[in-house]
Amino acid sequence: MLNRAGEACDVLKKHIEKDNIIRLISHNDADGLSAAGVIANAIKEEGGQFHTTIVPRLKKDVIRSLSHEKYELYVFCDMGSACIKPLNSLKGDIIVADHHQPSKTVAKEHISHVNPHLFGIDGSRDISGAGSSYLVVRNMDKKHLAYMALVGAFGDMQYSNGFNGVNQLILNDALESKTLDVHEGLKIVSKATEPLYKSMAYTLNPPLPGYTGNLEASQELLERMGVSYGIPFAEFEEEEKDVIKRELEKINPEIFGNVYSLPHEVPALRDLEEYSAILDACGKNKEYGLALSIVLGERDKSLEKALELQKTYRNELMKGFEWIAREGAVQLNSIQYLYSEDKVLKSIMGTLAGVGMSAKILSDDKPVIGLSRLHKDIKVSGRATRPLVELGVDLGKALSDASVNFGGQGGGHDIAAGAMIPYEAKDKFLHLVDEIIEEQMNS
Ligand SMILES: [Mn+2]
Repeated sequence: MLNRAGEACDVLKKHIEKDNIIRLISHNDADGLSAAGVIANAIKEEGGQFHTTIVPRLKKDVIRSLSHEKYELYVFCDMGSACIKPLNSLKGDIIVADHHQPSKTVAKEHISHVNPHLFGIDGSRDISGAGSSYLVVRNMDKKHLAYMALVGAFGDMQYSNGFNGVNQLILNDALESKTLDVHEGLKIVSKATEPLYKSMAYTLNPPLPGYTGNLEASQELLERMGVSYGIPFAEFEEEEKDVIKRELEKINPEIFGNVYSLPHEVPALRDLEEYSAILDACGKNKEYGLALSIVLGERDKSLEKALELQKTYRNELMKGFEWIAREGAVQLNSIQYLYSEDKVLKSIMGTLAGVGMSAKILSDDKPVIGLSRLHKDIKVSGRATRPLVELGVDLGKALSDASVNFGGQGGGHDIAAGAMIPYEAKDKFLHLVDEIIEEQMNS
């Protein structure tokens, strides 16, 4: 994979040297935005020029409109591997730096296809789209950008008690470049900026079952412990910090562990995971320009606005968690599902499904399928757990196979996937997914 990335690097360098404007297309989640950040920073540092577009999915019409643009080099980040066939007929050089399941079509000569799956590496856990993108620029002496690949890995939930596989190599690069620091600490969010009870409720990963997504319960626990809930964790005395730490460790031992931080960064972006959460909030609000200016280093107005978005997003999440705690999920044999026609919930359904299980608001013995109605279609977000994947669950395959049956489309990773289906197909689709998952677990 490193060799393939090295070849892609040579292609990129060639076009920077020729002063071609490089066409960058990336995904709208935290991983895709970090991936765009890695490539864009590298091009900028080398004195090159780029033009970036962020899209939620690489649809055929996106590729069609790119084919009218006549750039000499297209770079697709965190997407593209599933679209090798249409990309084969796009003119110009192409770099695909992705980690999603690739299509069976073999890439033609003009495409440098950097994807872990092509080399037998696990793309759902061992490397992100930002990671694949980082490998492309790594040979240009860009170890100081490695941390951004880890921001992407956090965004795609690839951190679990440490980084694995290629992410480990990327971590070593980041440490070597001294842009990243690892130390032990409490892994709750906004430790210096939010009152402790909010930090607890807003902490999604690692989850604090009973408290993640529940402001009231978090406040009550701190009151019972006799500590003031209204001040940020960073402002407590050392002794009180120890008491809090011990109490939270009882809820989830993983809440104390390695914290990855950027010592030279402003406080709001100092923690890698929060950096990722802020990009995610920008992406979910379609504020792609904002996200790009943050990854490119703008720290004034953009960051302020991004923090506002994060605040709104967290409020929405709290409402969403209240909703799933109150209503629960509808149980089928091998899956459970959430359905909503609410405008706000549709953008957070994937997070509600995933964190709902990990924070034990929902049971975690079956994958959760979140369904949001968008006019005539339904947006589907599926989430599983590592143990379910080990039992055979592959949501990417299940959602892809089930959605094509009803004229929709879908795909993704074994543990997290999505699809779009016509509204009328809802019930039949759910039953088909239920059957497929049952089969996966029995075979
Ligand atoms: Mn990704």
